[in-house]
Amino acid sequence: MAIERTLSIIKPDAVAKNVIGKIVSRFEAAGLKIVAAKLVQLSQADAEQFYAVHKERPFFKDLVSFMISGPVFVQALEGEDAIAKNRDLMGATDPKKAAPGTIRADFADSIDANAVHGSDAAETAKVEIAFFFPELKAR
Ligand code: IDP
Repeated sequence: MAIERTLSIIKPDAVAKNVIGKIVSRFEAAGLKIVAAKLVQLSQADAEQFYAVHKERPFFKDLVSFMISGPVFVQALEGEDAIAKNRDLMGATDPKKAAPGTIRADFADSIDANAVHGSDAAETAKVEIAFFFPELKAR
């Protein structure tokens, strides 16, 4: 297994619920290290750019509105198999389908307000980390 980096976003619903620490402790318990982190308020342009791959999807407008509805906590996580490990910890996109004990099963309310984002592949992880942390040296 390779040491990888992935981008995690704790979305506005989870930040508003005051569960940043509870979610971060799951990453730490799974052996993922935080190599960069910040609390940010995204602009509409930021959210549109970040989710540009979804711009033709019917939920795009709602997704952008939701992502700018409050601050988000963004982290670059590093560890063995970090991308898949983070996706496992997150659970399925729809919290109703997320396995028990996953972040979305425990903290998400709906498919749109679903608590967390995680990069889905090595290429997207690279682009997403550079989007938020351009100063972070690539590894
Ligand atoms: P992921 O976040 O599990 O990788 P994606 O399919 O990449 O899921 O979708 C990105 C985000 O768009 C989801 O996390 C969710 O917030 C939102 N989303 C996806 N599908 C729907 C939908 O059918 N209705 C509303 N929002 C959706």
